[in-house]
Amino acid sequence: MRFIDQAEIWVKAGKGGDGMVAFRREKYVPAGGPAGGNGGRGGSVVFQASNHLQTLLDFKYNHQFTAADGKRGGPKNLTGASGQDRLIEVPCGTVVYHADTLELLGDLTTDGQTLIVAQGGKGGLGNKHFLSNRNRAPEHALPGLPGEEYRLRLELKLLAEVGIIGLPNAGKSTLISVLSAAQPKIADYPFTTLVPNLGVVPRATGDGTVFADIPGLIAGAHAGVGLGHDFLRHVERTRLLLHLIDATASDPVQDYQTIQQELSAYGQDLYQRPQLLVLNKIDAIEPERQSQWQTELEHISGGPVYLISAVAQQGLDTLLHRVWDVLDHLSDEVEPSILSDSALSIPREK
Ligand SMILES: Nc1nc2c(ncn2[C@@H]2O[C@H](COP(=O)(O)OP(=O)(O)OP(=O)(O)O)[C@@H](O)[C@H]2O)c(=O)[nH]1
Ligand SMILES: [Mg+2]
Repeated sequence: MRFIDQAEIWVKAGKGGDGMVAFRREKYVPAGGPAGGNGGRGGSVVFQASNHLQTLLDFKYNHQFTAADGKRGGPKNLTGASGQDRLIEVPCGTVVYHADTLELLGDLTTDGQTLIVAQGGKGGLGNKHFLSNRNRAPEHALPGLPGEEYRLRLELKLLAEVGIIGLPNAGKSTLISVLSAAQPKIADYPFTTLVPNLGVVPRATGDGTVFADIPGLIAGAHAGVGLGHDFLRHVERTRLLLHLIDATASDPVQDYQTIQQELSAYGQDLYQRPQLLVLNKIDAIEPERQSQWQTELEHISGGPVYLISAVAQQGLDTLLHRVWDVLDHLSDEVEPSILSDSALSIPREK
């Protein structure tokens, strides 16, 4: 399934029902007063966050949503029925903007949370509201107000806990393909991955953790070069980064620094996000080279470097063990952005 993380939709709330002009016509009551009821409120369009949805894919096929109009007021002071709200489920993590102004409307983060995205119109007042000493028999009522109508832009930042980042061709897709059931495209040219691939990596405890294979970053990504900018956005909500480095590259240390600079330039505390450094493709280099790069990378990063081969499935158990360990020590209740400041001891293991 192709992962879609942006969508544009059109929503229109219901119009309020019109107020009614009516008079009491009762036996034995001459010249009964005004008795036209108010119109009912128009239905609103409401988003509700749901854990059951993972993508915005539904909105690719269905992008117009309307709520019902309110009913007209009735005689005998009867208020018209309200229009029914239109409830639309969106995945947790959906951020909603007005498409035209890019004004932020809201952020749906927790299961069940709701957000009114288009307010239904108020019902019009019936003629009984216009009764006064000067006008004992008002002949007018107000029409219902139109419902709000907007084009909305939805964005879903991936809620993956672990983001696999690195230069193009580092082997990120290969790694997620051996750790999870995901089957992303893998090829020996850069920018094979154009949208993030999600994979659930099983744990011994029976549950799993969502990893995201993020498209390759290159120098300047933070300023929009390559595919990077869009995809750094996805990384923002991950709790742990696996920074993958290609051991067969001419200068893995330089590669490491390129990515670190991008993270730092992007801001949002990505640079301080807990990160494990992983040297991939060790099957393709001599053991002496492996230890040389390991030493140099450990020196410059100040933390351990995990040696793996995604293709030969070497070193993966040790790496995963460490991943679970770090995740288990990060509090669930703390947002990653807040966490990264206070948990500086975790990012770079001493
Ligand atoms: N020898 C060796 N080759 C590997 C290993 N892991 C990946 N590769 C190869 O490296 C190339 C790139 O792998 P991908 O998994 O597509 O790399 P990527 O980081 O996802 O690349 P982009 O999506 O372009 O950013 C492919 O030819 C893989 O077969 C490994 O552990 N050892
Ligand atoms: Mg890839």
